[in-house]
Amino acid sequence: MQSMKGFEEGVEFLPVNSTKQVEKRGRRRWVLLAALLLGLLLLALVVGLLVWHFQRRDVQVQKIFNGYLRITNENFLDAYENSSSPEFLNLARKVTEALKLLYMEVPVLGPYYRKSAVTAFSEGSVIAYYWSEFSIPQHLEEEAERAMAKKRVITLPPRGRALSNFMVTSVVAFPTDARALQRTQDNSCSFALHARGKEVTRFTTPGFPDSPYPARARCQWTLRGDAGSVLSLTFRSFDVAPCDGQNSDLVTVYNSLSPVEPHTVVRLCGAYPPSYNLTFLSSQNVLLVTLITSTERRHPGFDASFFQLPKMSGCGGSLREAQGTFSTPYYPGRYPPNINCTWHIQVPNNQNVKLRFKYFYLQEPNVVLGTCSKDYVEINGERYCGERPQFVVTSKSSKITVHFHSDHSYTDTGFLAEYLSYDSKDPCPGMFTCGTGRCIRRELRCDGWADCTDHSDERNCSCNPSHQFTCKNQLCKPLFWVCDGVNDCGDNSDELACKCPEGTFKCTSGKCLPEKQKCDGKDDCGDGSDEASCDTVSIVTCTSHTFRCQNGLCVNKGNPECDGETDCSDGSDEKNCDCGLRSYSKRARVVGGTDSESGEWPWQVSLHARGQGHVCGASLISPTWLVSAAHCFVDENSFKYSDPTKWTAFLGLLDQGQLTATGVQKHELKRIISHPSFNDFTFDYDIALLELKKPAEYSAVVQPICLPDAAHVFPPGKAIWVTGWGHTEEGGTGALVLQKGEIRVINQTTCEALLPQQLTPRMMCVGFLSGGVDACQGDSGGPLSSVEANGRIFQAGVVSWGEGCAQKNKPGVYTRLSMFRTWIKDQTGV
Ligand SMILES: *[C@@H]1O[C@H](CO)[C@@H](O)[C@H](O)[C@H]1NC(C)=O
Ligand SMILES: *[C@@H]1O[C@H](CO)[C@@H](O)[C@H](O)[C@H]1NC(C)=O
Ligand SMILES: *[C@@H]1O[C@H](CO)[C@@H](O)[C@H](O)[C@H]1NC(C)=O
Ligand SMILES: *[C@@H]1O[C@H](CO)[C@@H](O)[C@H](O)[C@H]1NC(C)=O
Ligand SMILES: *[C@@H]1O[C@H](CO)[C@@H](O)[C@H](O)[C@H]1NC(C)=O
Ligand SMILES: [Ca+2]
Ligand SMILES: [Ca+2]
Ligand SMILES: [Ca+2]
Repeated sequence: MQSMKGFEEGVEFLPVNSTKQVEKRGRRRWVLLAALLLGLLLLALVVGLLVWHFQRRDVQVQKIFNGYLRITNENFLDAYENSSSPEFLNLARKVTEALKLLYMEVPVLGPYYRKSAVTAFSEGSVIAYYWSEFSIPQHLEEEAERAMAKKRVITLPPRGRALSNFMVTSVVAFPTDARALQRTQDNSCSFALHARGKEVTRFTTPGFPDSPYPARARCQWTLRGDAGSVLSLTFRSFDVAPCDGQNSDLVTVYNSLSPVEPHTVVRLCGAYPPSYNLTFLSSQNVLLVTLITSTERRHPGFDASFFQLPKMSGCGGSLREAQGTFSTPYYPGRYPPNINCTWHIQVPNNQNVKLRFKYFYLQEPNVVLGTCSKDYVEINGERYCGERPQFVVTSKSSKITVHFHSDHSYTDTGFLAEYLSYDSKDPCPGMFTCGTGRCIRRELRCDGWADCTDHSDERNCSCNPSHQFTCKNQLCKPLFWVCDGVNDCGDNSDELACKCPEGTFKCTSGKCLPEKQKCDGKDDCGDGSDEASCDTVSIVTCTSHTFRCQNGLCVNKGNPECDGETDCSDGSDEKNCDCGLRSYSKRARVVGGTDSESGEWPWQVSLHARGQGHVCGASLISPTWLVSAAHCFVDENSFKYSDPTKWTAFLGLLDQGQLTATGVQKHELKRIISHPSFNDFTFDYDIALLELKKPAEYSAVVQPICLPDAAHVFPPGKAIWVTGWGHTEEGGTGALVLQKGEIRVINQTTCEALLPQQLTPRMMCVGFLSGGVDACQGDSGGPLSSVEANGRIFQAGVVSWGEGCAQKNKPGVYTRLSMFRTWIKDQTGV
C-alpha cells in the first residue's frame, strides 16, 4: 500500500518543480525511489512489449529441407537399399552426425537445428538422401534457405573423431513443399522398386483401376536400377484430378531420390489421352515418383511401368557428309536430364553449311525469358531455347559446331535438325530464300500467306486486286480478312477502312451508331449487338437476336448459354449443358499439326455407306441424335443414300484404319431427316438429322457437342476448328487419322461479294487461318467446333459445299447451325 501511495505521489510530483519539498528529506527519498520504480516498471513494460512484438513477428517456423550429399570414400552395398538393415542404420547415423556438425558451424542454422534423417542411399560412390528439420525465426528463413542451398564440403573438426575416414562432398538441400511435409513421417503409402534385368516393372496408384486413389494421400515410389544404368519410366494411363492451382492433386517425378525442385523431371495433373507420350528418362539409376492429393475428387490415378537401360555412352559426334540429319537423344521421345552433346559438322568441297531445325522443343518452366539459362542449343556463341518454329542457322564456312545442354530438371522432346551444304552464291537453287536462310517454293512468294517466319516471302509484292488487299505496309492479304476485326496486316490497315468514327461504335452488322445508343435497352443495331455486352444483364423485349429463357423472358447478354453464369432468372440458360467438353485437357504437340488426337473431338462421327467406307461426317448432339449435311443423303441412280439401313455410324473413332479400336462405338441408323427445304442445286438448308437405333454411351472419346441458340453469334474474325477425314471414297486419298484445321469466320458482306449470288442467310463463310495448312480435310456433314466462353465447344456449322474445304484464297461455305435451332428442337426434342 505504501509504495502504491508513493507511486501516486510520485506521479503527482515528478513533472513539477519540486523545490518546495527539499526540506522534507525523508519524503523526497521516497519520491525518488518511487520514480525509479516507476521508470523500471515502464522500462519493463516497453521491453515486454518489444519482446512480445518481435516474437510475434518472429515466430519460429518449422522448416524441412530435403537434400543429398556424396560420401566419397565408401562403396555402395546392396544392404543400403534396405532401410532397416544394420548397414543402412550405421551409415545413416554417420550422415546425420556429420550434418549436425556441419550445421553447428553455420550461425544461421546451428542454433535452430532440430534433427535429420536419411531416407535412402544410392550409388556414386554413395549418395545419401536426407531431410533436416529446423525451427527457424521467420526473419531468418530466407537466409537459412540460401545457406542450405549452398553446395558444401564437410570439413570435419577434430572432435568429429567418430567420423574419421568419412569424406563428404556436395552437400545441398532445398526447402520442401509444405504439402509434402507429412510424407516424411508417414510410410503407409511408400514403395521401393528395383528393376530386374531387362524386365518391365509395373506399378499403379493404390486401387487402380477399380477404385480411385485415396483422398489426402502422400504416396511415393522409389525406383532403382543397377549401378551404371538409367531408368525409363512411362505412365501408360494417367488420370488424376484436373490441375487447378495450389490445391490440385499432383504427381511429381524427380531425377533423384530427394524430392527437390531443382531435380524435378515433370509435374503432372489432370488426364492425358493414351496417345500422349508420357515417357521420362533419368540421368542416374534412380527416380522418385510422388503423389500428393489434396482434393476429395475421385479419379482412377495412374498405371506406370519402368525398366533399366545402359547409360548412354555419349551423344553428338562428327558429321562429315554433304548433308544429313541429327537429333537430341531418344527424339521424338524426351531427352534425358543432365547431358551435353556436341556435334562437329563439316561439309566437303569448300561449300558452306547450314542447319535447318525442323522441330525444336526445349521448353521448361522457370526460365527467365530470353536467358536460355536451363536447357539450350548453342551455335556460333548464340543460345537457342524454348519452343521455336522451323528455323535455319547458316555458317559462312564449311564448319559448324552445335552444342546441346540439358540441366538437371525438366526435359522436352528436343530437336530434329538437318544439315546441308550450299553454294554461298545460290543458297536456294530453284527456290526462294527467306531472310532467315530457309528455302521455300517459288509459288509461295507473294501469295498472301507468310511462309517464311520473318514474312520475307511477302515483302515487296504487288498484290492481286481480284482476291488480295494491299496493306499500308505493302503486305498482301486475302480480301476476306478485311474488316473482320482482326489485324492481319500487322499495321491494322485491313481494319481501318471499316472503323467507326470517333464517338460511335460498331454493330456486328458493321453499322456505326452513336456511343450513347449502346446498352440503352433498345435494339438500335437491328441485330441486338449494341445490347449484347453490357455491364448488367437485364430483361429486354424479345427479338430474333435475344436469348429467350424458358420462362419466356429475354436477356440482353450475347451467347449466355452454358457460359457458367446464371443469366435467366429461372436458370434455364445453364440447363442442358452436359455438352461440349473434352475429357482430356492435355494435347500432345503433333508434328505437322493437323492430326487430331484421341478424345480431342469426341462428338465427331464417321458415316460409312455400305460398300463405300467413310463417306460423310456428322456430329453427336445427344445419345441418340446426330447432325449432318442433307446432301450426303441424296439418292443416286446406283445407291439409295436416303435409306438409313445403308449407313453405319462410328463414334469415338480416330483412325479409319482402326475401326475396331477400343472406345470406338458402331451404330446403326433408325431414321434420316433431311431438311424439307434442302435445295440440292444451291445447297441451301444443307442439314440433316440422324437418329441412332441404340443410344450412344458417353465416354472419354464419345461426348456431345453443344448446339448454339438461335440468337448465338459467331462473329467475323473468330477462330474455330474444322475436322474430318476427307473424302476417302475418291481413290482412297483421304487421311486415315482425323484431321483438324483452324479456320476463321469471314464477314458475311465480304463473302457475299466474293461469292456473288451464291450465299444465303443459312450459310456462313470461313477462311483458312494458317497458310501452312496445305489442304483442308473437312468432310461434308462434319462439325465446325467453336470454343466459347467457359471453354465449352459449340457447333457453329456443318461442312456443306463441294469439297467442304476452304482453300487458301477461297472461302469455304458451311451451314449456319444457329438458324436451325428451333427445327432441331422440333424434330428431336434436343
Ligand atoms: C531388411 O533388413 C532387415 C534387418 O536386417 C531384414 O529383417 C529384412 O528382411 C530386410 N528386408 C529385405 C527386403 O531384404
Ligand atoms: C515415347 O517416347 C519414347 C522415347 O523416349 C519411345 O521409346 C516410345 O516408344 C514413345 N511412346 C509412344 C507411345 O510413342
Ligand atoms: C555439361 O556442361 C556443363 C557446362 O559446360 C557442365 O557444367 C556440366 O557438368 C556438364 N554435364 C555433364 C553431364 O557432363
Ligand atoms: C525489298 O526491297 C528492298 C528495297 O527495295 C530490298 O532492300 C529488300 O531486300 C527487298 N526484300 C525482298 C524480300 O525482296
Ligand atoms: C464487313 O465488311 C464490310 C465491308 O467489306 C464492312 O463495311 C462491315 O463493317 C464489315 N462487318 C463487320 C461486322 O465488321
Ligand atoms: Ca531442363
Ligand atoms: Ca483483318
Ligand atoms: Ca449463362
